[in-house]
Amino acid sequence: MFNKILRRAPEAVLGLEERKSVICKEGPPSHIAIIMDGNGRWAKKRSLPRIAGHHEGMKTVRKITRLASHLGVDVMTLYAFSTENWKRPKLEVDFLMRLPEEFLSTFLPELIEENVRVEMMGYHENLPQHTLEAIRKAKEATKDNTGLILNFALNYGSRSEIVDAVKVIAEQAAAGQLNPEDITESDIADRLLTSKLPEPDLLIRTSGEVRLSNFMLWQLAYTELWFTETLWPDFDELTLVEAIEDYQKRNRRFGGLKGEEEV
Ligand code: V07
Repeated sequence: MFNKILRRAPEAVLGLEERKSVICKEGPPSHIAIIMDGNGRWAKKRSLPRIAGHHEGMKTVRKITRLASHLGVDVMTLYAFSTENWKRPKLEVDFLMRLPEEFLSTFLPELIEENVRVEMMGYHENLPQHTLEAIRKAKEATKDNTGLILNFALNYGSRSEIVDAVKVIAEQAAAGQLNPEDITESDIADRLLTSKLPEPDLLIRTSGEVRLSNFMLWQLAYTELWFTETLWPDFDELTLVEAIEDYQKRNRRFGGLKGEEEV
């Protein structure tokens, strides 16, 4: 009887540090993607301006990056700004566009120390020069790092990404370099912004919304989806550990069947 309880919920009797070691032993997801939602709502609950929520959310990025790095995650992709976000009030957009610089000027030394490599995925057009310059410097300063790849989706939209890949393929077909009959999934995957990354194993969306919102539509085909009511600024180490434990539980059940399950 006690045995059964222990087998069912080993995490219930372990402390956070022990749960982290169990995750490491079992093998953490290689690629975690996160839709960091609920920053505005977090601020509203406290009668603060939305930008205060974005700023608090930035601190969560730091905490979660450090944990992902320690757990041995290979890639973490964070949805920081979508192509739709330009519709927000100009002052809010201006503030958001300052966050990459603020984040990097505060945390770049720590990222270097942690062997983290900074990457960006998204359209450069429309992004202010100061934002791009801060990111370019961080990419340069971390380009030889071999630990976690911290991939910021910034001015990113998945349908545009797919349209662009299709355009390249169509041009190559028109030029006679590619036979339409022979186009494969890899031809498309190789022309997406994620061509050098593994597909996400786990997608997390915070704040109770249960949608993909034009995020990595192609790449998420076989990804485990995990949703929480927790708002992004309240997301902490324990929440990430819970998400990964759930992922590992599902994987134990369906291990090896990815891409061949009976839908
Ligand atoms: C942003 C904080 C996190 C919650 C979501 C919205 C607000 C970190 C970055 C960032 C981006 C690129 C980079 C380094 C850091 C960021 C935006 C918004 C636009 F190279 N947080 N964060 N960028 N938020």
